Amino acid sequence: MPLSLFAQGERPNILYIMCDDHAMQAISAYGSPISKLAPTPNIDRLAERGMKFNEAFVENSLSTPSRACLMTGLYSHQNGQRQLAEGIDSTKTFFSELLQGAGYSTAVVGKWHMSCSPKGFDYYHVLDDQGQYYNPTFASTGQYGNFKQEMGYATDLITDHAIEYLNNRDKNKPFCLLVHHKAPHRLWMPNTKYVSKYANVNFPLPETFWDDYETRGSAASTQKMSIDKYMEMVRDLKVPEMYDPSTPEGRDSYAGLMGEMNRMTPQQRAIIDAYYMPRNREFLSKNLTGKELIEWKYQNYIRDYMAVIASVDESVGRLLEYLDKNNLTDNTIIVYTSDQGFYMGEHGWFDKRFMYEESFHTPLIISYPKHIKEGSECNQMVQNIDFAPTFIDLAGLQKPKYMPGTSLQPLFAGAPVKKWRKSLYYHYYDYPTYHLVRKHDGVRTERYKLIHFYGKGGERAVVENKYQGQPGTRENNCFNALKSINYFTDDADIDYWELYDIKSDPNELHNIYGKPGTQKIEKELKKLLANYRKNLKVDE
Ligand code: SGN
Ligand code: CA
Repeated sequence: MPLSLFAQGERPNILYIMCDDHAMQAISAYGSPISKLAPTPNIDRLAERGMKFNEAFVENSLSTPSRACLMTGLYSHQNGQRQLAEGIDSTKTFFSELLQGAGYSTAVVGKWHMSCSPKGFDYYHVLDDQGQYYNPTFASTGQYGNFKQEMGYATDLITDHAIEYLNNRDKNKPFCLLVHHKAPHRLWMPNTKYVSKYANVNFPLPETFWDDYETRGSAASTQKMSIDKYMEMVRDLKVPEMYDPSTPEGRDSYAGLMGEMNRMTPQQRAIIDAYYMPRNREFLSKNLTGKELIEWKYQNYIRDYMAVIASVDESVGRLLEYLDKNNLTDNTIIVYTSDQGFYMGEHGWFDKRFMYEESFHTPLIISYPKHIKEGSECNQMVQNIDFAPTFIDLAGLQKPKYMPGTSLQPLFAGAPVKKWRKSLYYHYYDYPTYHLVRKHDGVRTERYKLIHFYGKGGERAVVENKYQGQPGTRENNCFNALKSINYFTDDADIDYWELYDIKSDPNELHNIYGKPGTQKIEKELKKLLANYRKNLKVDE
């Protein structure tokens, strides 16, 4: 038996579609109550053609760390990109370089979000940093840094450029195309044609919406990602009528909204205003408070988020159609995923970062007619460290020994693979910055999850010192912006554990760490975590 199905010179095309912050709860193939009211027929079609991974995870639930992990096949502490604004160690080899060297035509289109220019690509057409929804700026091959505005909606433009590349590529080579959407990142700004799509839909509240964080340690309460307190009325919910120019927070929120609105053409703006203005008038006339106000925020957050997803789903449909029409479907592996999961009101939150299920998980659907049975599912644990090894395997190359992940190929047959990992390591470092989620690492097995939250009080001062000498850098700008809106609270030393039995408590409401009867599993999981840390040389 050859080691890999792919080692026989099969070398299929690779189409990798990655969204930004696309929660599993927002894909109807995964069957959540929200997605039933806002289905994603094209992404579902991909799942019908291929395999749906129910247990796919990231190693650090944040954009740039996930992208650095994708490109290098390395954990954050190995590739340098631990925090959002920290730069990747660009001396590391990117899998795109290996594929290019092996005769693939390589391309990336959309959100790049790395501190270095795209490496190992024959073609790129990428957004500036986080990118914008309306009439965004892109830099093209060989001109990274030279961003030029294009007219249209980001998701549509990214799809157009992906198709342009497919048309113009060197057809003598297999291709590897990465389509990285900006959508559905905050501030969830829908395209004109979908802005009112869910105006009259009332989405069910998640079971944990009113979580009071009892039994959890302090991090679950000190975060700044609750819909109630931190989802901004002006920027996030698009109610500029509530602009408060008297505070830095108010000014920042208004500037954030206008940053996107002022990019629109008068025609685009008229359609967007025609939806939000009457909605806002009605909302303001009701003077909602308390729970009613929080629920209004939730409904309108989900309406916008799902309207943004409508464009993503349409993009997937266009790409599938292109492959079908050009007889490429049979020899192309299509991967659909996100840079991480997202909270859609679970625990009362938006954003991600925590090792809790909704943000640790990421959607993953793979179709490959030659080797993956239609409508199959995988319940074994996979992680984004596995993408680079999979693509390298597809190209018929040997995985470099230093890469910790594993090619997903053995799972494609659909039967449970005996010699597969039984646990995962996770590490989040991005504190103190946006959303103030405390640092933590941990392990997850098929049944349990152990998390260690840690960090010294005064880390704010450490970060301040670190960036003091670097005026003008992204890190410095980001930190100053947060400081100016009084974002930081005094932080305390923390060092505590949480333990969940995910099988009996999938919502992770009951931290059982230290409870009677858990000593044995605690000991086992602590040993597992210590082994990961030792073997991977984790240094904090
Ligand atoms: C921005 C967002 C945050 C978000 C980070 C990281 N604020 O800073 O809400 O957590 O990106 O997101 S915003 O006001 O600029 O939208 S990530 O997807 O890039 O990791
Ligand atoms: Ca993201």
